[in-house]
Amino acid sequence: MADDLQGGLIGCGYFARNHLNGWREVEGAGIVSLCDQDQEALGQAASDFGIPEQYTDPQAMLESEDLDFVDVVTQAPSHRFLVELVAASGAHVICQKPFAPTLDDARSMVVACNRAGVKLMVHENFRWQRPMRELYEVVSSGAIGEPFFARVEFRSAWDVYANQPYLATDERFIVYDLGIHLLDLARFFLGEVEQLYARSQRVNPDIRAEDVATIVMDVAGGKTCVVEASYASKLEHEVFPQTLIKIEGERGAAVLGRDYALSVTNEAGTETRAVPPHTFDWSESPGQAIQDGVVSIQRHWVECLRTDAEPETSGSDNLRTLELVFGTYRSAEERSVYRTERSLGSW
Ligand code: NAD
Ligand code: 89V
Repeated sequence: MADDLQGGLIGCGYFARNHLNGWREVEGAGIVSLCDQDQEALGQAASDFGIPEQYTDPQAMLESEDLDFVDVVTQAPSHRFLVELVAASGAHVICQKPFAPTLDDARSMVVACNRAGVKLMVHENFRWQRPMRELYEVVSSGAIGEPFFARVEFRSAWDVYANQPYLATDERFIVYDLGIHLLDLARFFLGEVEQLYARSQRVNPDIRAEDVATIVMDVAGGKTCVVEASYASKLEHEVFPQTLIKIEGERGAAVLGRDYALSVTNEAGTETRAVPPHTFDWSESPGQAIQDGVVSIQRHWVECLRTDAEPETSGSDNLRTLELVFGTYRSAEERSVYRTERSLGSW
């Protein structure tokens, strides 16, 4: 299509393959140029995805190409520099999670994009998995009444270090890398958090940081949410990368269980149906749900650019998720209750 949005992508490492496969599924947009400071990663992605325009310098890409948007798929320490560079070029920008290593960096990116008049979306894709959307529909339909409790659980012993070795060596691990998705899901399903209390553990002696976290949260409206994240759980059923969720409401309960079984219980009884992720010819087991979320959030982005709408997980929205991540670390370290800026009246 002649009027397709033209995208550039920075960071051609492990996860970018899902983005690039995902962009091929999205109508109305395409990636026309790639950038990576590592020539080998750049060349591999360019040849695998048939994208001829290649740059090792992001500034050179932004100066040479006429891009509508740029997809930043690097690790968090580089996000602020890259997002602000893209914003200054006038292109809209998508930034992978974790949005930033500090809230100051995150706020700075939001301000820079606002000033430049460009959209900023954090690629927070778990809420875009089909099972999550189906569960959201059930809850919003009123079938279980007003929710008062949720448990968001991700417990696994999957070897995530094989594809993402930095997870074993970074100074923060499960809350920053995975808990961030679960905290975003908690906000998606229940609402904004007032305060939280967290515990974290490092069970695997071969990694640097925490691989287990348990977070209890007070959510606005008197709701309670428990978030559990573990990469140390050797269980009967290895369900990676499924997030299991239970939401209880005044009329009943909705449970997203193993193998994407969604059960809804209310005065009419219990109905269970399968809500598996959408799959594509490039989907790989067991990551289908994550790949499904990637395609859907990228479709959402194109829709937002076309209709001038705010992305669900805009930069400013994601500040609230990121605050919960840092609040969790503080709570676990100090064994104290963390009260959010919202509850203190700061926003
Ligand atoms: P990676 O290290 O494999 O790839 C990052 C690439 O970015 C590397 O090739 C590196 O050379 C390049 N790069 C870094 N700084 C650059 C710069 N200034 N200019 C140009 N290129 C630069 O990392 P990854 O595992 O692909 O993870 C990338 C991001 O994706 C991380 O933030 C990670 O948390 C996130 N991630 C998200 C999901 C998900 O959304 N479900 C899953 C996995 C990873
Ligand atoms: O989805 C992610 O962010 C991945 C993983 C599932 C391994 O935590 O990093």
